[in-house]
Amino acid sequence: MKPADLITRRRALLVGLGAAGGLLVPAQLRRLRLPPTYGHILRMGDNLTYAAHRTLLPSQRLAREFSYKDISSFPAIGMTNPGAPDKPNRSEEYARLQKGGFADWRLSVTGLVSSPGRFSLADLKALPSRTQITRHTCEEGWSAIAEWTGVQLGRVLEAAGLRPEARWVNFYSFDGWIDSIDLLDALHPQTLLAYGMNGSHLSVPHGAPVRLRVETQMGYKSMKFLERIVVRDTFDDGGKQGNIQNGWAWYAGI
Ligand SMILES: Nc1nc2c(c(=O)[nH]1)N[C@H]1C(S)=C(S)[C@@H](COP(=O)(O)O)O[C@H]1N2
Ligand SMILES: [Mo]
Repeated sequence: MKPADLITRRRALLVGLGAAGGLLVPAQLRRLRLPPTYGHILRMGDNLTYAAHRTLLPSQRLAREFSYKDISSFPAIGMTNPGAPDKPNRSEEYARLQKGGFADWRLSVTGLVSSPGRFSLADLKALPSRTQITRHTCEEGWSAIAEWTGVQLGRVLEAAGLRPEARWVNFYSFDGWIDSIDLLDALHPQTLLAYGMNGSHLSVPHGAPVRLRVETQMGYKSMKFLERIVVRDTFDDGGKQGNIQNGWAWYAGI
């Protein structure tokens, strides 16, 4: 290892610890388990990447952070408004919440937590916040840099009382996306429930009121328009509606 790598890793560790601010890292994270299988031979590559990342990389390696001058224009891609009248599976609920400025929006956190609950935007903002300037990489071949502000997902899971059996965190959005990450990514210090972008509130095209930021993976893992979170001890692909069965690789580490 070159001295530069050592410095970067040491710095990353310090920054990571500082950012994590005493988050609990459950014992099961110290053991590598087999990644989920997808029942599809073409998906074996994902398993290999997952196993390689989880074995070879320090578990809480930080994604690179940038400075203000690096912030770039940032297109809104995929679903840009789940409540829009022209959308085939329009969410009436999302349209109603948007009309009320998301004052009635609640993020439910259920499953393997000791105090399942519903977090309002104000509840999330009352928890310590983190701001980071990171690069988003889309599978379509573009990337863009933005500043994100939100609460670390780990803090929310901690507030909900993450149980020791927890292994996976499933996310559900108002446009019907279902996806999941493992606990290592869920408790990563840069994994945020983001409510702010480039110094203002998160706009509807970018996923209002709250989107996920998973900086260790490709952009599509950063789910917009979050509706609920379920913590599980088994891997759940979300069935026909889930992102895996809709063609997205589950693990897209970068
Ligand atoms: N709920 C939801 N989340 C989503 C998407 C989507 O269509 N719906 N698109 C994904 C993809 S492919 C990308 S590149 C980013 C786009 O985020 P942006 O619109 O802020 O650029 O959101 C990701 N998260
Ligand atoms: Mo994307």
